Amino acid sequence: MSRQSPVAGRQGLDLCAVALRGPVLNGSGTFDAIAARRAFGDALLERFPFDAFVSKTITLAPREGNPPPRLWETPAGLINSIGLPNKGLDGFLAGDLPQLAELPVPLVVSVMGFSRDELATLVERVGERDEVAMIELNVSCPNVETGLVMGADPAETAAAVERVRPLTAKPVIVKLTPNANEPAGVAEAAESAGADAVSLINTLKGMALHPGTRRPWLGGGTGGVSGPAVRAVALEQVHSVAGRVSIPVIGMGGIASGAHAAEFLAAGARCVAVGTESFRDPSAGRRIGAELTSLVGASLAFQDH
Ligand code: RRO
Repeated sequence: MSRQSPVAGRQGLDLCAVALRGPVLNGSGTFDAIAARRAFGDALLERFPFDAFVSKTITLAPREGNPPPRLWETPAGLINSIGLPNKGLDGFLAGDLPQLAELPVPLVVSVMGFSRDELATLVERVGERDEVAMIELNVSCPNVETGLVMGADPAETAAAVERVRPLTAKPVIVKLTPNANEPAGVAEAAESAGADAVSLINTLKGMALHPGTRRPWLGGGTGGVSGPAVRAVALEQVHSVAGRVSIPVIGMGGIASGAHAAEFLAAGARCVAVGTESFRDPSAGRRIGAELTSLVGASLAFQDH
């Protein structure tokens, strides 16, 4: 693994040669920066909660997303079945990208294709844009009709990465699913195929029943579990993946404090991402970053990796 401290404090750090002021990202789809800018104005830019911003996943064609209800609260967590609503590639490039480019941190655009051809078009077109620092391949959404998760299979993941790798010089991050037999095997396949980093975990497949009818509560039938409920699972998977790849790992899953973030860094992550906690507190990323910085030097958790 590379020898840079994951918490570089005032000096910043880099992720795939992109300079970051700190190690805290958002999990894709968990912070709507455009809505937050409308609500908070330029104060959002002055006190932006993250050190890089990851967009909600986009697809080639626009999507409505899943029928409601889309959320269910579990003990210490959340089940979502959002179903990838988005404006599609053209709508994103014309409408959202110019606004996201105003954020004071590097921009990561998350993309998902229903085929390798679709993924290739997304990567090529997004990668052409100077505003975009990195591209995340979401091969792990649990909430699409096909039920097919590309990232559950090492060979499928490798084929997807091999297909897009020649199409962009931008760093490619592969977002891994915890719903795989062996996420570390998928991570290795992604690395061998040319991925620059991996991020994990996406949500764990789950479901909730309507308390009266005992039929599925969520409009999409099943959903993805996130939040503190999944943190121990995420920590183990980050540890296992980081032990098997030499590319950077972005760790996430139930991080709600600087101490949690420190655990993920100690487990081998270069960066961390905050997801569900941002729904409770939109400034959580900033708080967690500050807590992490105050822990630096006080803990053996911050070893170079
Ligand atoms: O939109 C969603 O339902 C969704 C996505 Br794309 C994802 O990657 N993970 C998730 O839990 N929900």
